[in-house]
Amino acid sequence: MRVAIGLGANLGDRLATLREAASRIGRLASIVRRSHVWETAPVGGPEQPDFFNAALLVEWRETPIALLDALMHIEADLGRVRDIRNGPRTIDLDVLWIEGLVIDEPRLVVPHPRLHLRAFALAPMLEVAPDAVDPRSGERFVVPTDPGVRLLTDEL
Ligand code: PH2
Ligand code: MG
Ligand code: MG
Repeated sequence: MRVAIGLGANLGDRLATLREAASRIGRLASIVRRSHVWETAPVGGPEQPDFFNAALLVEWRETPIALLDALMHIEADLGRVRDIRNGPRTIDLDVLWIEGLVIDEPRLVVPHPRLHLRAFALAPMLEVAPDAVDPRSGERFVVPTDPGVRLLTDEL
C-alpha cells in the first residue's frame, strides 16, 4: 500500500534528524518520493521553536499498525520524549494518509484527523502525493493558506 508519512522536528539539528529518520524509514519500506523540507511556524501547544516538516511517500507491505509501531520505535531511538501535547520534539513521525484506506482504531486514525487543517503537513504531503484523494470524502486535499509555512531548498 502507498502511505504518506509526515516528519516534523523542532529541537536539535532539525535537518539532520529528519534525514536520519528518512534513512531509517528507507531500511523498512521502499521510498517512492521525498519532499523538500519546509520551515513552519508551530501550530498549537506552548511557545516553541519553528519546525522543519517534510513528507515521504512509501510502499509498505505489512499492516498499518506494524508501520505505526516501526515509526514509534524510530522516534524513541532518535530521542523523542512524549510529555506536553503538541509540545516541542526532536522527531515526530505520523501516518498521514494511506491510499484508498480509512482507519478508525484507538491507536491509529487515517487520514490523520487534523490533516485537512494543517498546511505544515499537507504542503509537503502533496509534493510526494500530488493526486492524493481523501478517502472519507472522495475529494482532493486542499492546502489551507498559512503564511507560516515556507518552502526551503533542502531535500529530505
Ligand atoms: N506538529 C504538531 C503540532 N504543531 N506545528 C508545526 N508547524 N509542525 C508540526 O509538525 C506540528 C505542529 C503535533 O504533532
Ligand atoms: Mg504530529
Ligand atoms: Mg505524532
